[in-house]
This record gives sequence, C-alpha cells and structure tokens, in this order.
Amino acid sequence: MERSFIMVKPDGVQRNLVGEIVSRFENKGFKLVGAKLMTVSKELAEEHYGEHKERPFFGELVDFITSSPVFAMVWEGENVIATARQMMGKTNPADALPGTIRGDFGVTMGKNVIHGSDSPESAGREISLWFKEDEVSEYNKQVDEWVY
Ligand code: DAT
Ligand code: MG
Repeated sequence: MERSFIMVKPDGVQRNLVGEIVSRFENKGFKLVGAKLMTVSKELAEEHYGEHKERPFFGELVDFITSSPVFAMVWEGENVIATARQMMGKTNPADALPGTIRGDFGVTMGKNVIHGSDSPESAGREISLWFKEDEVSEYNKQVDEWVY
C-alpha cells in the first residue's frame, strides 16, 4: 500500500490545527502509520527542501520550518500521495480551493500550514529522511474492509 509523508508546519501546530488535519485524513479512510511532534534541525530542513536550495525563498523557508515544532506523519492508503495533495490544495493558499486544507486555513504562501510528498520518489525519500524504520507501524484496521 502506498505511503506519503505529511507534515503540519509550525503555523498549523501553533494554530491548533493538528487535530483537524489528522481528522481529515482519518475521515477520508487513510491509515496513520507514523507520527511525532518535533523541532526540526537546520540540517534536516535543508535536506528536506534540498530541491529548492537555489530559490530566493530558501532561507526563509528553512527559518520558518525550524522556528517552532512541526507534526510529522506517515499516512498509508490507496493513491494517498496524489489524494493528499488534492486534500491540501494549491501551494499558494490564495489559489487553494475552499474545502482544501490550505484553502480553508491558509492566507499566504509563506505560511501554508501543511506539507505533503508530491510523488512516490519524494515520499520514499522523505519518509526515510524523517522516520526511522521502527517509528513506522504496520497494522491492520477492521474498518479497512469497509474502505476498500
Ligand atoms: P508544495 O509545498 O506545495 O510542495 P513547493 O515544493 O513548490 O510547494 O514549495 C515548498 C514550500 O516553499 C511551499 O510550501 C511554500 C514555499 N514556497 C514555494 N514557492 C514559494 C515562493 N515563490 N515564495 C515563497 N515561498 C515559496
Ligand atoms: Mg513540494
């Protein structure tokens, strides 16, 4: 089953949106297989956002993500990577549709509440970057029979 790395960013944690965001993924039918509240080191932030290191906003992005704890998660389910991106909405909350997480809770690009892997390759890279193997649980849920 597919897995994605999803993270409530510092603004989302500060604004008490962790429960709301976890609920959205639970209600959808996805399975939480890993989660932790953590303060992000500069090294981890720079590695995570490595693809953006030449962009002008890179410094601000790293400062933001290390400014206060994040809630890092691994979610599992059929097509979870693309579906989570849809549930998050466009990168710029100003363009994100109502009903999406960024559309409902964000205002500006710099503080867009949530991160989600954008492809199977990034999901694999990000999950192994953020989680040790024994921090991700494999388990069955009875309700899955009613989801799939
Ligand atoms: P996403 O988070 O939707 O995958 P991304 O990978 O292109 O978007 O960018 C990572 C984060 O960097 C994004 O969530 C917010 C910030 N960001 C992206 N483009 C930006 C820009 N033009 N100005 C400021 N911040 C930006
Ligand atoms: Mg991205």
